[in-house]
This record gives sequence, structure tokens and C-alpha cells, in this order.
Amino acid sequence: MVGVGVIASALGIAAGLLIDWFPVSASKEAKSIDTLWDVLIIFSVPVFVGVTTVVLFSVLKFRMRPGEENLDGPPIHGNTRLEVIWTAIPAIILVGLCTYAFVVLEDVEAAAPNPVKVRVVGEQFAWTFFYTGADGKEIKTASHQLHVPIDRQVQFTLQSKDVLHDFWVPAFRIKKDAVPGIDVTYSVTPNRLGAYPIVCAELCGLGHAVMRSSAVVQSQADYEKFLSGLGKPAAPAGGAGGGAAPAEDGKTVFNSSAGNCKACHTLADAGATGTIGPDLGTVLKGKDEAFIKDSIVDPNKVIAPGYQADIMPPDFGQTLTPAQVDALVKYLSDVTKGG
Ligand code: HEC
Ligand SMILES: [Cu+2]
Repeated sequence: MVGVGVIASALGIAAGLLIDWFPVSASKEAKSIDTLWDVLIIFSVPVFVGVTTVVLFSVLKFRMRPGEENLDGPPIHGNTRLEVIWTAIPAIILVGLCTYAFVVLEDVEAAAPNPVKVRVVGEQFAWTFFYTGADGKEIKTASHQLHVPIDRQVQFTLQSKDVLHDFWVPAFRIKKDAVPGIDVTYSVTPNRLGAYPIVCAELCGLGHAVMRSSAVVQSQADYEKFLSGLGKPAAPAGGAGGGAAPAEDGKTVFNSSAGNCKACHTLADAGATGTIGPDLGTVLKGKDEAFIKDSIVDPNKVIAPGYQADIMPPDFGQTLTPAQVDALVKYLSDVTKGG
């Protein structure tokens, strides 16, 4: 029994430590969290394997055999020494691991000077990120893709508009629930440039699987450029004095992370194959621009037959600029006209 337990434990620990289970790490905190995981594997695999082998061994060795149906087992009055040992050892392991985990948690959550503040709002089925400007005030325009500077602590405040969601950036190694009515906070210090997936880790409804976005870790300069771009009001179409606004391309918006229409809709022209919502190439045939615009900014006004309300995010009117909405409308109207 001991032999089987030792071999199985060794295999389990090897599988836990040698296989690279995690995605690339992109935060300062990831290192101590990954080490914590390794230590927990080393302690918990033998406990699991030990208990399982004793149970299996006992089932084999002490099971009831034919003819023994009416026999009683030998009377047992307990064994104080054994009980003290098997209570004390797990207690010591538990207290030790809890202390270690607590120290790691304190370390990971320690506030750093000069943090970046981001408010994260989850809703069925999108993430929206609000940033703080240089004046300390929240910038009105939000984004659906997260931007953070490298090597500065980011303090997130998580909120939810409807049901429980869970904000998770696996590369940062930290995930927390967004709970309606409560501000949940956590901080992380990104330390690797790049874009990393954001997923919702709490089953939140039909569109849960498409509640995805990405976290872009960029240099301080690029981050500031992004923020100043956000703060600017969308230039009025053909407006005087503002200089020419860059023309928005409808197809680009459709496939961008800001719109992310492709996650839910099929549209041949855009190469989109989403199936949560209707195939726009089919349902928009013969519809005018006013209908298309309403469908985007007020999706619950008319529900496409066979589909449900409250799945398409209701706030594209706010999260996209007017120029982006107009470009989308024109694009969708153009590509669905033919035939
Ligand atoms: C989370 C999934 C989701 C996303 C993201 C999404 N939609 Fe939808 N959309 C739906 C669903 C579901 C419907 C059908 C229910 C309804 O009409 O509101 C729909 C309906 C529509 C309709 C109306 C179709 C009709 O015939 O009534 C249009 C137009 C549309 N979406 C365009 C867009 C555009 C443009 C975007 C990107 C800016 C987008 N959608 C993003 C899920 C989504
Ligand atoms: Cu969710």
C-alpha cells in the first residue's frame, strides 16, 4: 500500500510540476502565485493519493465475503495515539499552508505608489473599461478593450450591471467576481508588453462564452496616447474647426474589439461566423438604414424572430462613437442591399 501510494504521489507531483499548465505570465504577481500553486500541489497530491489508496486497499482487503453476511466485525474502541497523530499532522499542514497563502495574498495585494485606476463594468455580455484622466477624474468615454501601462500597479474596481460575472485575465493570474451592487477591488502590476485574453469566468447566461475581450499592456507613452484619444469627443461629421476626423470604416468597426459584432453575428462580407445572434446578411436584406441604426443602438426595440431580447449589448450608442455607429449602419446597409 505504501509502495503504491509513493509511486502514485510521485507521478501526480511530476505531472503537476513538469507540465506547463499556465499561459505566459504577464504580471509581477504571477511568480509568487505560480510558486504557491507548486507548493500546494506538492502537499495536496500525497494527501489525495494517500487517502485514496487506504480506501481502495481497505475495500479490497476487508470487504464482506460470501458467508459473512451475518457476522459482526471485531469490536473497536478507538486508538487514542493514532487519532492524535492523524489529527495533529493535517492540522499542522493546514495551518502552515494557510499562513503561507495569507502571506502571498498580503504581498500580492500590497498597494504601490502612483497606481493606475480602472473601473471594470461587466454586463450580459460585455466588459466596459473606464479610465481615470490626469486630473484624477474619470474619463467619460470608455473602451471595450482594456489598456494598461507596463510596470505600474493597476487598481481595478469591478462592478456588474446585472448578474454575477467574473473578471479574469489568466496571464495576470488573478480573477475576481463582479457582484451587482458591490465594488470589488484588486490590483495587479503588468510587466510584459502584449495583448492577453480576458474571459468571464462565471456562467452568466446565453452569451457567456463570447464575453471576451483583451488586455493590452503597453508602454506609458502609448497608454497616455490611448487615454488622450479616449478623452476627445468624437468629431462631428463634417463639423467645422475640428479638422478632419479619421473616416471610420464599417467593416473594421464590425470586427474590432470595440464592436465585437463578429463574436455573435454571421456576416459573409466581414468573414464573421458568430451564431449567438442572427445572420445579418439574411435578416437585414431589404431593411433601411433607420432600422439598422435602431437595431444597433436600441437592440430590444425590435427582436429578430427566433432570438431573445437582452443578449445583444444595449449600450453601443454610448460605447461606440457616433461616427463608428454611422459607419456600421452604412456598411451593413451596403452589404445587405444586393439581390
Ligand atoms: C453578445 C452578442 C451580440 C453582439 C456582441 C452583437 N449582437 Fe447584434 N444581435 C444579437 C442578438 C441575439 C440579436 C437578436 C435579438 C435582437 O434583435 O435584439 C441581435 C440583433 C441584431 C440586429 C437586428 C437584426 C434584426 O433583423 O432585427 C442587428 C442589425 C445587429 N444585431 C447588429 C449588430 C452589430 C452591428 C453589432 C456590433 C456593433 C452587434 N449586433 C453586436 C447579439 C449580438
Ligand atoms: Cu459574464
